[in-house]
Amino acid sequence: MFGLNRAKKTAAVIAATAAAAATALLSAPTAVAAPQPIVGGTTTTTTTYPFMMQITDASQNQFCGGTLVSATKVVTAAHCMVGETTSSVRVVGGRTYLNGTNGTVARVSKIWINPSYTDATNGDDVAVLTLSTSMPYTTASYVSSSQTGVYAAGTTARIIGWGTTSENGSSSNQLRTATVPTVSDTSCRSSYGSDYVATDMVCAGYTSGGVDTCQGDSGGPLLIGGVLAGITSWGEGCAEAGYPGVYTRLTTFSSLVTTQVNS
Ligand code: 4AZ
Repeated sequence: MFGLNRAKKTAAVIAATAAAAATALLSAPTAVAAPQPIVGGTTTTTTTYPFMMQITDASQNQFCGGTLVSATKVVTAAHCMVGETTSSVRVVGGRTYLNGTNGTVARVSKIWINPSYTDATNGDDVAVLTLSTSMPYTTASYVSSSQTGVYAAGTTARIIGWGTTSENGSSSNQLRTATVPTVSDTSCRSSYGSDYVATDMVCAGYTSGGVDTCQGDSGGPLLIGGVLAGITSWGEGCAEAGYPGVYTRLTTFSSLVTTQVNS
């Protein structure tokens, strides 16, 4: 129950986190919000979000999201790429539905995983894919390292993905989106204890839960003011009261990403 969720690693019980989680639960107004149907969002399309990429296996089965930041560069989560090779993954653009066959499929010529990455709960959860062929879609811009003010608590952020619509539920065939407020470092630390690394992460979600990213949304964008500011990374379950989603704080990694985008 107290497993931290990130793609391909389920129910990893970490004692320190469980303790922090129990503490947060005790102080929450209601114990646990019922998991809602991205959880609590609405359907959308890749026409609306043309930079929204599916990261798939070689059979085009989606397992993570990514954001197109140039014609041949996709920002995603490091934890999505662990164990993957340039042969094992594809990037699919312009495909709103998981069961679609439309859009553009690109092979990957390089996978850059932040060399400091070890585990999502330690931070550094960023990767950049180089595509073998260009994507004919509008790209997203991403935050520069100086734009640290974008994460001010309560700022509206947009999450997008094909992930499960409830904790332990099924993925959404159609792309979904929702908005969630950013959460202060102090509050997120109260939820997650030392697993929350404020320099590398930012939390977003409602105190009462109900709206969140979930399994399969990892690697996808957290947009603030329409600009890529975070990467879906991890969280305690999905949409639970007192446990906001945790996103990679992209300002911290912006220069590293730019080096890759320009390489
Ligand atoms: C996942 O497993 C995952 N509620 C992504 C986001 C969150 C939890 C799990 C945040 O990909």
